[in-house]
Amino acid sequence: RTLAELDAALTECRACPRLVEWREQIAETRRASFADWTYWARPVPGFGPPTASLLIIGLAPAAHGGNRTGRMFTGDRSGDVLYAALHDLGLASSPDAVSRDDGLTLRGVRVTAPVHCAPPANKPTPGERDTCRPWLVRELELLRPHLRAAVALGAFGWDAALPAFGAAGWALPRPRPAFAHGARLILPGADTGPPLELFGCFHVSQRNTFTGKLTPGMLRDVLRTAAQVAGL
Ligand code: DU
Ligand code: SF4
Repeated sequence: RTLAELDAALTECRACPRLVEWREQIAETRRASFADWTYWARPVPGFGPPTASLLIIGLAPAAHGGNRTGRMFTGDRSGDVLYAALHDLGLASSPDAVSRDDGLTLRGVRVTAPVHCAPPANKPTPGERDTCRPWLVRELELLRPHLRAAVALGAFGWDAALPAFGAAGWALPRPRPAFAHGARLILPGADTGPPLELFGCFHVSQRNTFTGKLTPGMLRDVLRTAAQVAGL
């Protein structure tokens, strides 16, 4: 199955009852400023080419961001910060991610999340995280031939991604290293496959960017190094 086919199948998933209800409820109540929008209100697939050598792993779609627009990090403040940094580094065609048909393209980068539906309070349960993991594993398996680096945004992304990399064929160190901003972890490839380097970076959420815990410069530094490792 191709990545496009995986993405299409994902958008039909209804495996998490609480998230199915929530993603649709957000669309009904919506937000006054988005009154004219037809909310996506479905699982949000990863965004970026199937030949990406760098993968960025977030947490889950935002209620009025990805859950509204149908594209990862599109239409929310977190995405404003992320795509601005990618554009600075020449990895995104524009700093502005507005809608699915805004023409934005990524070069060598794909953006995804370990949970594909918007969760209440941006907090998926461990059960929802585990239920969604097979989607990330399949995405990693399809990206594996080209993938050389990944950036986990926040501890949730890091902790959710590690077992997915293990299931998709990379070797995991024991004990499992903890998330830290600036963490770097080389995952040897299974068999003769090439290794992948995983980078930790504080999440681009407003809670981190408004308080200065994550500055644009810090984000750019991690992404620049990861892009170099990925040959971009
Ligand atoms: O029917 P299909 O084309 O295979 O698409 C359904 C897709 O959903 C299948 O690949 C398994 C996947 N899936 C999943 O990854 N996690 C779940 O909890 C439920 C279904
Ligand atoms: Fe399906 Fe993942 Fe959404 Fe759960 S979070 S309903 S597994 S796409």
